[in-house]
Amino acid sequence: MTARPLGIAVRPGVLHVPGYFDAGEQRALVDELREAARIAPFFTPKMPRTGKPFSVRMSNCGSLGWVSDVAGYRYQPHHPETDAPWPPIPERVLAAWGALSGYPHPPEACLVNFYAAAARMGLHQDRDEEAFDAPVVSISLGDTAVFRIGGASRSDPTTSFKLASGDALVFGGEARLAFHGIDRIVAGSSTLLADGGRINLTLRRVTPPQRAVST
Ligand code: MD6
Ligand code: FE
Repeated sequence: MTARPLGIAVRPGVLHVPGYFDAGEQRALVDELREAARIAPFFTPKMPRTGKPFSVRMSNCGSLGWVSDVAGYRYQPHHPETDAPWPPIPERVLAAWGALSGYPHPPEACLVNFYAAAARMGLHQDRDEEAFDAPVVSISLGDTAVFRIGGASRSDPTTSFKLASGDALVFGGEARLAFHGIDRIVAGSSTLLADGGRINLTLRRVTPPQRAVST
């Protein structure tokens, strides 16, 4: 096993690990995600209440997937359009969670976001989970993104930094409820995805472990 760099502590609770996945691992992961997307096609989420479409397209892997439509944000075990269960989280993604999260239980949800060149994501908190003691681990693939992060209040000052293909970001502790978003994608900055764009995976523990359903 290769030694992994510890990464950059952007602020307490936020660790940026540039190049967590090397080029070969990134290509293998893209192939795995392409397979997953055959089972769970990308869909266009809508804003609660207004129904305004997101610019990002989404899918999920894992026992629970994050969805958004006029009824609200939620986690559910099936795809909103096909009703099929989500495909499993790829092994190398589970391994990244094991290596980076410091959390003794596996993630339940792996949200897969696809950004075309003009897509972005407004400032938000990840707060639809019941397990805030677990961090969120994110993995970026393809074009570089400008990631913006602030504090626990929307009006707190923000800073931005770039997330490149293969980078991991661990977001927990006192930063778990920090506002964050994607300002823009740097189109053409990576050749990983044949047609360009960016994929971001966010891994989350949704339910407290003691309440997890046993099989
Ligand atoms: C993105 N990421 O990188 C969006 N959330 O496309 C997120 O919203 C995010 O990267 C929580 C923790 C890490 C993240
Ligand atoms: Fe988020």
